[in-house]
Amino acid sequence: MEKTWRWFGKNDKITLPMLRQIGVEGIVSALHHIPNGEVWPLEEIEEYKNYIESHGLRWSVVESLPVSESIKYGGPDRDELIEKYIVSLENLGKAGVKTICYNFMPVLDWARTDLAHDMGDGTAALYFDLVQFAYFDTRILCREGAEADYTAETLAKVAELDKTITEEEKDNLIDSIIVKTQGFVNGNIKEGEEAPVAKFKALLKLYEGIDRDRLRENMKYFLERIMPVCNRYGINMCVHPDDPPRQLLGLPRIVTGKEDIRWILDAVDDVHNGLTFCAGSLSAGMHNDVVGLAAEFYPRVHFVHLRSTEVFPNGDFMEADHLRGRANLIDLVALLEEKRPDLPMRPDHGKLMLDDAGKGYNPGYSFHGRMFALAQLDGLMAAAKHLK
Ligand code: DNO
Repeated sequence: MEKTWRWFGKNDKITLPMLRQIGVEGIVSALHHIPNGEVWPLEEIEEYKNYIESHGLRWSVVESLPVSESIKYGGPDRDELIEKYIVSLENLGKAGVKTICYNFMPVLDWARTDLAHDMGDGTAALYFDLVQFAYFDTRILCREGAEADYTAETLAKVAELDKTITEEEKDNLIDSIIVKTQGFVNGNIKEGEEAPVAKFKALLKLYEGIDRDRLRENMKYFLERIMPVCNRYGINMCVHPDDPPRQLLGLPRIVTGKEDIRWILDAVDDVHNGLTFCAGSLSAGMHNDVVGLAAEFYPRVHFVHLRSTEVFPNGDFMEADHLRGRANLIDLVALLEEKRPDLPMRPDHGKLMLDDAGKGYNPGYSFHGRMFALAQLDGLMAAAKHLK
């Protein structure tokens, strides 16, 4: 597979010459400065692409061309926004950038409660703590009916936590769940937002009355409208699975596992309607057999995120070492190297290690941690090719 790396643009402290040195071949990036819903102009796409190529690399994948909330919940301006999305796709197609990652998660992209969970050996990893998350949902957001989504045991722990949690800890929790993990992915809430919780609640309101069926209809509507431009330019759309793959905060999520993926691929049965195979996200659902999913869906996969998780009986999960955990990347890489050696893959997330901490990297996107993971994955790919 092609070794790619998520790069956040010219202001990223991790530079393209650094990436050349560690064996990266392709870049995964986006025009991050363009607000969600605006057209990506052809000249800017070309300029960015040329910049990447001038460093001996290629722009392999767009991650992401974000889908506006209104397209997801079916707001009155969705057709207008879809038109703009189509123009951006057309411009990307003209420039020859043809693999587009996006997601269809309402409001919240990915969810974690702790961005630097101490691993006890000097490194830190991303962590999702169910009690902390339930605390945010029931005591900070105070979402109506939220209690029904948690067990009595979890709610009892939330009540315990309420006795000791400090204001600073509450702020950190808000920052982790709805600010730091969201802003850099062209999310709804940017760093520095004054009242993130109020803004977030207003966003949740947009989805009142939108259940899984409605969200599926809206996704199908979107895909049907963009398929002609994808066919014209050979653009591969690849939806990112929900992270974690389960319902959260009363919002519907529709890319959680086998049945959901099958539904999406069949709803618009076109090879350009495909999947980002994010092993890590899928592995965080105990219902998912990651290698089994790859064996079933590989013909419609256009992009691969390699990462793994450890899932605990209490509902917590943690990002695991890339060679361990329930994603089983050893078998997964062997399978993909056999069936789809043409795919771009990137190491997804990495621990904070060595001097990564304090560098201001986006959560999950450390330098040494990801470089370490890339080396592990490179080893797996080399071994898989050798044994073929
Ligand atoms: C987090 C990422 C996601 C992903 C988007 C794709 O680290 O995996 O934010 O980029 O969901 O649209």
